This record gives sequence, C-alpha cells and structure tokens, in this order.
Amino acid sequence: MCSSPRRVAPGDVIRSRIRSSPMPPARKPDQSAPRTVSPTGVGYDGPKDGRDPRGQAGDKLTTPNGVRLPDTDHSLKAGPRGPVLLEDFHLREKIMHFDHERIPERVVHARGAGAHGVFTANGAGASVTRAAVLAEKGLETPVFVRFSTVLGSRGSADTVRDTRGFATKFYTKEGTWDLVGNNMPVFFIQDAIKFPDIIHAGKPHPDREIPQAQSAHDTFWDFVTLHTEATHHTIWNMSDRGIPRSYRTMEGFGVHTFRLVNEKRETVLVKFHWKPKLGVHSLTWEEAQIAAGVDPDFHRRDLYDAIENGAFPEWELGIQVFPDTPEETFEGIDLLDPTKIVPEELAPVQPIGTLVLNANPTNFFAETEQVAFHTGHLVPGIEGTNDPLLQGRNFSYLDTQLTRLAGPNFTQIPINRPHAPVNDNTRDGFHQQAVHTGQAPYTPNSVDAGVPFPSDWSEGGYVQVPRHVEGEVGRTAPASFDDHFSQPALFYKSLTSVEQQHVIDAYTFELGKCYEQAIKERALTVLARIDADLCAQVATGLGLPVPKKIKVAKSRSESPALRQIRPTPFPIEGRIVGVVAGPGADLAGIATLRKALEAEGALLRVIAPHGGQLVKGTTVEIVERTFATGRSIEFDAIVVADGAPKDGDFRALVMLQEAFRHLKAVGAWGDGVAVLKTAGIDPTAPGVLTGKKANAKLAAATVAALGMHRAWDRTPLVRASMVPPTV
Ligand code: HDE
Repeated sequence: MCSSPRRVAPGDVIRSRIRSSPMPPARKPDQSAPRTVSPTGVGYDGPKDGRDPRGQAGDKLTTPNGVRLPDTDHSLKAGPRGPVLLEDFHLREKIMHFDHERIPERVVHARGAGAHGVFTANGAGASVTRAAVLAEKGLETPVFVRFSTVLGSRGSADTVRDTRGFATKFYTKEGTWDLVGNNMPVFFIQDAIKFPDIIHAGKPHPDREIPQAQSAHDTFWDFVTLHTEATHHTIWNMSDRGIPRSYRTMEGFGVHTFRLVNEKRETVLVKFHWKPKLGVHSLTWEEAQIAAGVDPDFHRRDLYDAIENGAFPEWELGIQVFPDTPEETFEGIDLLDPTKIVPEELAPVQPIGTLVLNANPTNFFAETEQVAFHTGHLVPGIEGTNDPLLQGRNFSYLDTQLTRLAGPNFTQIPINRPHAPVNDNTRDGFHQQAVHTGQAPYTPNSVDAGVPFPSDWSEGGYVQVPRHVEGEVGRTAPASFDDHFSQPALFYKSLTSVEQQHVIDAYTFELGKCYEQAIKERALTVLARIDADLCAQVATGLGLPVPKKIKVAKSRSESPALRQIRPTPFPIEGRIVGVVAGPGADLAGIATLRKALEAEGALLRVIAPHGGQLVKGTTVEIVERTFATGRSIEFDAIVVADGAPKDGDFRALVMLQEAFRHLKAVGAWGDGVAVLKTAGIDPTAPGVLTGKKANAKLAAATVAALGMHRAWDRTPLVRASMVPPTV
C-alpha cells in the first residue's frame, strides 16, 4: 500500500520540541565567540537587536539566499513515488553545501583541540623587546591556543605516543603574533628540506595505510636511525612527554631561537618556554592505550571540561635569554640547531607573563579547524633567526593554508582576523570578504590622498634590525650540527629512575613492533651512544645482542629541570576522583569528600552498578558513571565508599586494579576496604588510603596524593608483579 507523505505544517516540529524541553540548549557562559572584527580588522560587535549573533539570524528556515521554505524533509517530486525534479533548487543547494562541508585536514597536526584565553605581560620583557604583548606590564592580549598531535588524522585518538603541538595566536594591538610551538623543546631534523621525509616516514605505510597515529612501525624507525640528528627528539617522544596526562599539564616550547629587539634597537637571542601551573604530568603507557579505545577524545574532553568547570588552565611564559653574538652560540651550544636545548641550569627561564585559557570554542569548525598559524606572523620587537628549520617553516605555513583554507584570504576568517586595523593593499582572490573602497591599492599613490602610508620604526613599523649576511652558496650545515648524541645522553641521565624505566619500556615496545631486524639492530647502535644500560635493557627486550665497541657520547652534567617527577606537590585543579558506591553507600561520607576536593578545584564522580540516583534520607547522589560506562582512566584516584556493593563485580575490581597498577591513589573507608581486598589490593601498599570514615583526614590524604600525581613509590611493587595483583 502506498502511504502518502505525512503533512508537516511549518512549526510543528519546533512546537513539539519546545513542549518536551522548554529551551534549546543554552550557550555556556564560557562559550564566547572570537571577537567580531571586520575583514579589515575594525572592531564590530555584531547586531544589537537582542539576538545572539552567533546563532541563527531568525526563526524562519530559509535557503542560503534567504528564501523562506515550507518543507526541508521532502524533495520535490512528480507524485509521491517520483521522479525527483531537477527544478528542486533547495534539494540541490542543501546537498551541494553538505557535500563540501569538509576541508582538507592539516597534513600534520590534523587532530587538535583549542581554547580562547588571555595573555598578561608582567613587564619583565620590556628590557629585551619593544613588542607590547611581551613588554607592557599588565597588558592583556586575547589569544587562541590550539593543541594537537602530529601524526594522526583528524579523527585519530588523543592519547597516542607522539609530540604535541602547542600553537598560540596572540591578537596583539600591533598585529597578530603566532608562537607555533610543541611540547618538546627539540625537533627531529635540522633543515626544513627533510620535513616531507620525516613525515612520510612517520605517517602510515603507503600501501595498506597502517598504523594510524603511531610511530611504532618500520618506516619511522628506519628514518630516525638513518638520520641520527632525530635521536634527541625521538628520546623525548619515548619518554613520558610523548603521552601527556592532559594538555593542561604540558610544557610548551618555541623550539627555535628567536631574536628580540628592544626600544633601543638592542637585540638578544631567546628561547620561549610555557610552564604549566599544574606541573608536567603524563599518562602511563597502559592508560594511554586503554584511553585510545575507551575515550579517544580524552585530551579534548579534559580541556573542554576543565574550562567549563572553571578550572582554567594556566601557563607562565618564560624566556631563556642569550647574548646576540656573531657566533650565535651559548656555552658551546649552537643556538641555530633545533635539535639542541640549553639546559635551564645554564640559562634560567625568566617569566614574562601568564596565559589563562578561559573560554571554549563556540564552534569547532569555525575556530579550531579554521585557525591558521604561521611562524611568519610576527610583530615589531620579535624576529626569527637563521635556524634553517624555522626558515623553511616561514614558507610552509603560508603555503599550506592555500590548500587547506582555499585561497589567500584566510586572514579574513573570523578566528584569524587581526585585532589591529588592516590596510594592506591586497585585493580580490577567493572568498574575499572586504568591500574595499578607493581607487589606488598601491603605495605610494596620489589618487587616494596617498593612503595608506608606510610606517617607520618610530611609528611602530616592522623594521628588521640590520644583520650582516654573507657566505658561499652550498647545500651545507655547520660542523656543530654533527653532534647528535651528547644531548640525548644528557636527557636520559637527567631523568629519575622511574622515568628512565618508562623510556626503556617505550623503546622496547616501539622497536618490538618493527618487522625489520636490520632496523632494530641499527636502533641499538644508536641507543648504545646514549646509555649502556638503556641499550642493554632494550636489547634484552628485543632478544638481540648488545652492539659491541660503541662508546656512550660525552655529555654535560645532569639537568634536573628535565625531570617531570618532582618532590613537591602540584595544584589539583580539574583532577577527578571516582567514588565506587551503590544503593547502601555512605552518602554523607561522599559529601564530605566532595567538599574537600572541590575546595581544591578537584571533582568527585560517583560510580555505581547502574545509572540513576542514590538516595538516603534527604541526601541524594547522582550516579555519573556506571560499572558499564566508567573506566579507570577517567579518574586520578578511586575510593570505595563504605556500603559499596561487595558482590565482586569484575568491572569494579578491574577499575581498582588498573588504578593500582597505574600508581594512582586508591582508597576506601569503612567496609569499602573489603572491596579493595577482593581486588587483591593490599591496604598497606604505598598510595592506598584507608580510614574508618570519610573524614577530614582521609580527604586531606586524597588531596595530598593527587598533588603528587602518582604514588611513585609503588613502582617496584607493580613492576615486580607485571600482572594484576591477586589475593
Ligand atoms: Fe609545523 N606545520 N612544520 N612544526 N606545526 C604545520 O601548518 C612544517 C615544526 C607545528 O594547530 C602545518 O597550518 C614544516 C616545528 C604545530 O594549526 C605545516 C616544518 C614545530 C602545528 C607545517 C615544521 C612545528 C604545525 C600543517 C619543518 C614546533 C599545528 C598545517 C621545517 C616548533 C598548528 C598548518 C595548528 C602545523 C609545516 C616543523 C609545530 C604543513 C615545513 C619545528 C604546533 O605548514
């Protein structure tokens, strides 16, 4: 039987939605859109007719041309059974637009998450730079930051082992400045010309397109062992830095050396460092692997939730300052070599301002996807150097936007618009948004009264400081670029023994995933130059002999600043404690614990066998995770409440065992201790917190344990078993 299409009167659907839910989802207070500026950078705060300009422009559905529509669910047909008519311009427009909703993803750093914020200079930068953003005490500059992984596609998992991008767009009053950095201070290669090669090696194999977002495969290890300049960056990737706990707990680095210029035209060379207020923390490798399956959006979610909960991530921006000498070296370290650091003990990081991320994007595509960073977005007072990697980037970042954002006018996309006035004499091109006036888009001119005029130094013009350049043309590199091993050796010996063990495990895992014996053997010859024990342990794991007669590279004395395990506690804002509960649980105790955690900016989430509410008298707890939806990786600590179920549900036990294995604080009060025991967890083991009641003492112990990030002294116990603890 033929059923005729249901007649839907315009407005029906909307009315029924309004009945079941009184309001469309409200915009969150932290969802502020980028400030609206005109294509030429003039401030414009949108229509003021009481409507949110970020939403739809009216109540009535229209075509992209503004024609009101009676129906958008049925294509125009000759009779209910068709055919569909070519004259259906609405069908054609709607599907045409949908067909083009995707833009090419970034060739690298495709997977990312962003946030808005503000950078406040503390004034200390004034002695070295004329850039107000870094120099003017108290000046607040709006920013947009995008964090990313490097290798994976846009839909890949957040927690893979990889370098993380840390790109910041400063909308300064003197124009836009982009600091396009990473969470590691060095890079794989010394010359931009090799960038396509390292990326081809790291990306999935071209025949079967696997593995996704991984470095644990033959081509990556083939490249980094043949191009040994990659050794330093590779060991950072193999360290805990390759699997951050959160974007909020990552350091950031400008990597290259930059040149700052002050009002007196004096110059210094600097390296930029972002220091997270929460400390540098990482996942364990097993957590990272579980999260990649259980919650591939782990870092994106963490950033968004933290900002929404008011735990605004914060970093201090610091600079290492070096004299601008003709050699461009410091203490024998070549400042133009992006595979080298300058240990902080030799040149302390001097704080010059604070970054706070305080607003989530309103629309992921419009902001996080379309944001376009460029190392050549500089403002007066900040210049690049002759680092050959940086100079190649100065070409690449403009070029890539032509493909990704389809034309040269990408600075007119709202998220990319400068907050300084723009009078640039560029014209036309794809997606031109400005309606330029005037007759003479050239300078000088006599037709448009001469405007726009160039600016000299005193008027804030970007005048490069004079630099002497000479040399013979050739495909060459300085001799100092040949030292590939002294700094990886320095890095490894500076780590704590727990961190060193993680590095050993990571190399063993990654090389163990390679098929080619020759690549593994070559990798061992590289490790032998970093540290004999590292090499021997990885060789054992791979079942290969230790290469003979290779000497460990000479290196400087240890740099404790390279360690991320520190003896002092860190703030715990945004940390999450899971409490295992059930219908009979001590809800008053949960409330006590929650109060103490929230006072420190941390959160408590109740985990129970099934969803709904737990009610006792007048106290109500909402179940936020069930044994089916929760997993240990979501929590920084797990505590079992008095009265929690004792039925040995394996999902609860696995959650506790994983938390224990991942060195997280694990605890219980009252008869909850029995659940720990069923999970095979010794209540007297390090980092296991128990008490008769959920009182101030247990709460304080939980806060203190979170501040240390993990119970590091549990490591030997966990390693000794290498299997979940049993009763
Ligand atoms: Fe990038 N890089 N890169 N890179 N990079 C890109 O630009 C490139 C390098 C970094 O969140 C691309 O807009 C070359 C070092 C970040 O949008 C592309 C070389 C560092 C991001 C590009 C490097 C970075 C990118 C891809 C070697 C740390 C993400 C899309 C000379 C200091 C920015 C895009 C975002 C993105 C090229 C090396 C960091 C293709 C040629 C070193 C954080 O232009």
